[in-house]
Amino acid sequence: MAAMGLHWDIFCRVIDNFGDIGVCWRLARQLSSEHGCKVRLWVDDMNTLAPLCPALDPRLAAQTVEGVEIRPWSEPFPPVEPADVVIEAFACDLPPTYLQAMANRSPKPCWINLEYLSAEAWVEECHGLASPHPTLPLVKHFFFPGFTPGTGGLLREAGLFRERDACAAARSRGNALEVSLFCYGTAPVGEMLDIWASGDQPVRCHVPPGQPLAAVQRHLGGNVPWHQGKLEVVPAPFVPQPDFDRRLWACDINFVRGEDSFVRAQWAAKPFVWHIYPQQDDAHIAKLDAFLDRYTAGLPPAAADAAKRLFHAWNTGSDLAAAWAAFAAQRAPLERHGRQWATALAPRPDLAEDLVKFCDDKL
Ligand code: TRH
Repeated sequence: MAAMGLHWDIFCRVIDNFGDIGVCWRLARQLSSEHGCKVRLWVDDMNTLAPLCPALDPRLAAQTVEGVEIRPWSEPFPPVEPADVVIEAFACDLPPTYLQAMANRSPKPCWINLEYLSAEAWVEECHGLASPHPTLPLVKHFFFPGFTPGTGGLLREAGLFRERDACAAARSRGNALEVSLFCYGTAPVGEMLDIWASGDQPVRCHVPPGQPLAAVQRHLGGNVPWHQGKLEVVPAPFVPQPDFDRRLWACDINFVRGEDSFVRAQWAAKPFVWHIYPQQDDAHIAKLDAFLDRYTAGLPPAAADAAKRLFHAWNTGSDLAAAWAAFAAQRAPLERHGRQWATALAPRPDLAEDLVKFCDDKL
């Protein structure tokens, strides 16, 4: 059975921030617009989706936006017919009544647990594994996006690079270094601002609301616009995902975080710095290093060291001034590499395409 055109249910629980729903919303739109799937997105926190999707009315029990049916995931869960494909995002635990309805359905849905992105080697062993339900006649498959052919694809819309390159060609450049700053409140933002303020090159830093802007406000205080030495800080509104992409394309260096913006920075093909989502016992540092090992493999040693040093400094808070100086000095090779990296990943199937193919084989 062709998974294209089938009915898909995507379940998303917002743990915190925007990444869980950011990934689900992007995937839902792409499955609908590029693969002709009928997508229903269930989300337990409509208010977190609202900034990503300004057309949303969080009070409605059902609405269709950009071809996707959006439903609040409320309790008790409404009695609905399960879809042909069920995506459980990030092990969010499906509603028990829906799970039972899946078991009663014939044929059984293709059930996917969409996992977090990781560059770690173990992901290849787990990607695609089947896990039979302990009591119900259902099988769940684990789907791990990653960076190698043995893993699932990354979210990337058709025509994205063409649009990016057209924007870049139309961009007018001033002499300031344009930086976008999207990070958690724990990043050494104040120190970074001071380094830019006292540097040689003018820096214009674009900061979205939430944790990044709060960190800037804590450090600089007062009212916008902020000018300090060579630094200008510009508050940037929270915009829908396609506009966020354009912001990254328009900047010279992008500070990103979590999962979805981390991927978008790679597609922007510019030097970038990743504030990784912190995990217990520093598990995120292994994940950070696994990515850095892959990402820097094709770089000359000085540029590879500079990238590793700044990613670590940004995530640990130590060595920031020297790490920034090294990174800034290696901007040209890092910029060339950003483009090569994006171009090298692009021939792989993207996540939506990969999921459609995977489910096609299972149904
Ligand atoms: O917001 P994040 O930190 O999200 C997450 C969650 O914390 C999650 O629990 C965690 O597990 C995961 O990270 C790893 O970062 P992320 O993933 O980059 O998501 C941000 C989303 O917000 C992304 O889809 C881009 C979007 N965005 C916009 O669309 N417009 C904007 O103006 C901005 C600043 C972001």
